[in-house]
Amino acid sequence: MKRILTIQDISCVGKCSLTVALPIVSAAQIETCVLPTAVLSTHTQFQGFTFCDLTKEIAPIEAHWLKERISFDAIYTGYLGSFEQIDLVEKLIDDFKTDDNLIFVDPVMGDAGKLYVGFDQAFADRMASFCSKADVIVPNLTEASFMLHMPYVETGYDEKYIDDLLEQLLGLGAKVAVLTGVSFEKGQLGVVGIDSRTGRKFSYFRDELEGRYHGTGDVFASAALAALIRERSLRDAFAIAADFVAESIQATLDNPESRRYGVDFETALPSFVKNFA
Ligand code: PXL
Repeated sequence: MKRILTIQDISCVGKCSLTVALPIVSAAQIETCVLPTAVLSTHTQFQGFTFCDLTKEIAPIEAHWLKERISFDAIYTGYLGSFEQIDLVEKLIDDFKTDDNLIFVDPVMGDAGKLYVGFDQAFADRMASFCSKADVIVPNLTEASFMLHMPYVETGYDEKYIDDLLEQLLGLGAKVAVLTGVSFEKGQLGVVGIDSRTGRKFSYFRDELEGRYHGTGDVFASAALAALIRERSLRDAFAIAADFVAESIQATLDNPESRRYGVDFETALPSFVKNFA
């Protein structure tokens, strides 16, 4: 069985980060090790959340794993809360990188043109330099815009604009860049990616579903990472992830709390796992 490590926070309520990565990656029959970077009472879109920073645990946990000669087929990072955490995770990646394992970075920082609470342009710049460690990066348009110092364009852009963003994202040093939440025509939403090793582009679009839901980026990244580790091609892995997110949203449409609480990806897990039967 493949073994991956995911490094992100655990938000106790509000399905995102570790509470979605763990069930989704495990459901694809992959051992899912975790390095929680912080414990929050909820994710940061709620008011008054608690935040227990676990930064000081990272180095001793890593030292123990090195001593035990533990290895990972992938390291998947999501929400990281501080510059210091990025420094430590960068070191961990250097120590656990092999010729074969996959470094998958979701530079979680914002959505809909805005950074999440607690992040600023300097943090986006640090995240951009962190992306040089990655084999695959999966920013949304907001995160890409901040990392590249480009104005956020919500709609009305063309393929050339996205190609240009992808080229600039590769310039950060990742081997594969995938932009999520791309829409060239009203009613269609999808992903466009580029593999610098072949120069090949890939994309996958679906009919857009109503509304914005919290945590879908984490559901998407977890499913894509799982499919890549289960040896699906880039295009197939991202299509599987997009279908899974769409089915999760479908399952949530009549749940009025979901915008904050996250999508009911649990309902969509049975068809997701069929991809790996
Ligand atoms: O879904 C991304 C995410 C992860 N972790 C925390 C968050 C968010 C988005 O708001 O607040 C703590």
